[in-house]
Order: sequence, then C-alpha cells, then structure tokens
Amino acid sequence: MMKQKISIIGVPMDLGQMRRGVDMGPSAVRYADLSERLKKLNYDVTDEGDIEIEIKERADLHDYTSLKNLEAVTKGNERLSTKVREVVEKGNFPLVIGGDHSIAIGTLAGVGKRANNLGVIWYDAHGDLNTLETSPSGNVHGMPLAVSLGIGHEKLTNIGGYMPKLKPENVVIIGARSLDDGEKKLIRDKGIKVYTMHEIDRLGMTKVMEETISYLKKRTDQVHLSLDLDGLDPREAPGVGTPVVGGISYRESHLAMEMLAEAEFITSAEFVEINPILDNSNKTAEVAVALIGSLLGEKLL
Ligand code: 4U7
Ligand code: MN
Ligand code: MN
Ligand code: MN
Repeated sequence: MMKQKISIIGVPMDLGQMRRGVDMGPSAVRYADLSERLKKLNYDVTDEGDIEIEIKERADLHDYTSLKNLEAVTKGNERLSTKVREVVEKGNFPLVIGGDHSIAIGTLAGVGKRANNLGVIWYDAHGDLNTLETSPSGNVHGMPLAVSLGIGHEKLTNIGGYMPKLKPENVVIIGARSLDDGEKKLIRDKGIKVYTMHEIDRLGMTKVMEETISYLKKRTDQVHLSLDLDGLDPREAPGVGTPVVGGISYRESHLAMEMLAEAEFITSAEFVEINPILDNSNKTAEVAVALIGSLLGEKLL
C-alpha cells in the first residue's frame, strides 16, 4: 500500500449476533495500541471515533422480524456507509474495527460507491453467505457477503442507496471450514472462488496468496480485506463469538498480510468479531493489531 492517511473507524456493533461483548472490540483494539503502532510506520493516523449503534436493550424494542435486529442493524450500517464514503472521498484509507461482521455491509457500501470493479478478500472460517431462508440462526453477521452480492433482505441490500456492491467473480474467500448447505449451493451457483482449510493445508499459504493476488489483480481496481478473527485458529484468537477448530495459524496469517503489503493493492480493510469478554487477556485484539501492522507494511527487520 502507498503511504497515505489512515482513518480508523470503530463500530461497536453486537446486534448481528447473539453474544454480548463484541461491541467492545473497538475499545480492545485501541487498548492494544493500534494508533501508536501505525504512527511508528509513519502514517498520518486519524481516529474518527465510533459509529453510533443502538444498544441491544433498545434495539430489542423494535425487533419484529425473524431477521434479528433488522432495523437497528440497518441504521448502524447506513451510518457506517456514509462515514466510510466520506473517508474514501478525502483520499484516506478506511480501517474499520468491529463489532460483529454484519458491519461489512456498511463498509462495502461505503467503499463500493467509488469503485468500478471492487474486489474482496473474505478471510473467515465462515462464508457469511446466508439469507433469511438458508440461515440456521437469523443472525445478520452470517449474511453480509450475500447481502453485498445483492442477495437478501432489501433493507440490507439497498444500504448506501445502490446494489449490488460486488460481483461474485471478484470475491475470494480464505479459511472456510464451516459452510451451511445454502452457502455451499450459492458458492457453486455463483462460481465464487474459495480456499478452504483443505486448500490452505495442501497448497500452503504462500501459493494461496499468490493465486489470490493475481486473480484479483486481473479483474478488480480496488480490493477490500474483510478479516474475521475467527478465520484464525481459536487457540491463537480465542476472543471470537463463533470459534471453529482447525483454523489458520497466526504465522500463516502474518505471512498473508505481508504478502498483501508487498503487492500494494489493498485499498480498505476491516477487522471484525473481536470479543474481549470471551478472550484471554486481550490476546485477540493484540493479534488483530499485529496483523494490521503487517498489512500496512511493518517489517520484522
Ligand atoms: B461470522 C452461521 F449457522 N453460518 O449463519 C450462521 F454456523 O461473521 C455462523 O463469520 C455465522 O462470524 C458466523 O449463523 C458469522 C452458523
Ligand atoms: Mn466467521
Ligand atoms: Mn464472518
Ligand atoms: Mn463469528
């Protein structure tokens, strides 16, 4: 990535899933010295503060549909999308900190507005490709990738005032190991490129990232990294709401971020699902900050 101004945007969203505490993710990441780390890399860093998100006790008052907290999730994502768009229009790099993964809907709505051909790397144990019909939970954090492709409830797909935000051939999922049947079908029907843990084990992270980078370089003009900390193995990132065994190691993730830094093509990023209440001494936020450092050009020597 070229040296530019970075805008940190916190999103204390916990309404896209049922566990408490993920709204504290942005605080945990700030506490792990995110700004200081980026300033050491000579970036001009602005912390834009947090997007206003309704607290669960109030959101529950108008939760009428089986899509949990639809109203409040929609409102929060509209606000996030406006903020991200402003940051992009200023020429800054948006670095969004969650919060549950439903916030990718707002982030992508904000960055997609100015891109002709937006690409996305979805680093996650899950596909996040559910719709209300296929979702086993009704939780919106399992739907943001589908929503961004234009598939899902119209309140969500229309966030930012346009749809779709993404083309299926511009998406690469990395780290998948828990896919629901409806998600598998969508992956096949749309031809979405996926590196499951099987491919990561077989090819190694170097090859996975080389292929991902050349695939996206060919067809996109901007690339967003959406990194769900549950993509990593829960031994190394325990502070997540939906842990799945057998994940990507810290070392492999660190390598993946360094390869993205060398390729200089990530234009926005978000780090989500950090839940300090489920964590072990803020370990997961520290992992997130270390990965952000590598993504933005930090070197070991
Ligand atoms: B995350 C799940 F059923 N697929 O839809 C669902 F397994 O953003 C989990 O990746 C979703 O953490 C996980 O509820 C969403 C479930
Ligand atoms: Mn996940
Ligand atoms: Mn996710
Ligand atoms: Mn999760």
